[in-house]
Amino acid sequence: MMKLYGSTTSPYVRRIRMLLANVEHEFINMQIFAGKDRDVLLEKNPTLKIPMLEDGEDIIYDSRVIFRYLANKYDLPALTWKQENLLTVIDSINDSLVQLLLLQRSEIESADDKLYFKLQNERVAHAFNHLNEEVLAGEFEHWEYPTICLFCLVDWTAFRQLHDLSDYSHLLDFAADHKERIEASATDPRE
Ligand SMILES: N[C@@H](CCC(=O)N[C@@H](CS)C(=O)NCC(=O)O)C(=O)O
Repeated sequence: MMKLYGSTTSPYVRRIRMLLANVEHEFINMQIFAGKDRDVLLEKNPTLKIPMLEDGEDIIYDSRVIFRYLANKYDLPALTWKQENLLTVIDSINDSLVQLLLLQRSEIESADDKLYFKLQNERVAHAFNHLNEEVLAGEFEHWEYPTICLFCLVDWTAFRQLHDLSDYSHLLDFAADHKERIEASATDPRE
């Protein structure tokens, strides 16, 4: 059986869990920063990041590549270039917020006048604004992979309180519309 390595809080892992909602697989919930779970990562995955998918002999790293692997295996529609770009925008926010969270956990204080923080905060605000407009334009109307990824990002940002989302009403409505889905509640990081 396929094994998905991850954690219950990672937005990158959650998107794959939601994609696999109707596919039999084993979910391995890890504590990746220390101990025996880190040893598993050290042994199997040089990026030391989650998600990671193991399917027989194949070990696939990175949610984007995992999606391509699963799309190929289960004959899911390929993403359009527009969807690839939307995913890049979603991932750019996700990456910046993961870095800001790791800095917080390292007790490095955020300083708006420091270049590193300025760049991340500007990207996050600008890219969220873009996604807010794209929701309004109907780009996330269908429940498909980029929609799942956007839902995971918005819900995780709210859960971790990483960015004030109150300016992005379409994103908030979008997240509220999907919150009750069975795959959303089954993977809620708050549980
Ligand atoms: N591009 C990767 C990003 C994955 C990622 O950043 N995962 C985080 C958890 S949310 C992680 O494993 N971080 C560990 C680290 O940065 O050391 C993907 O799409 O899978």
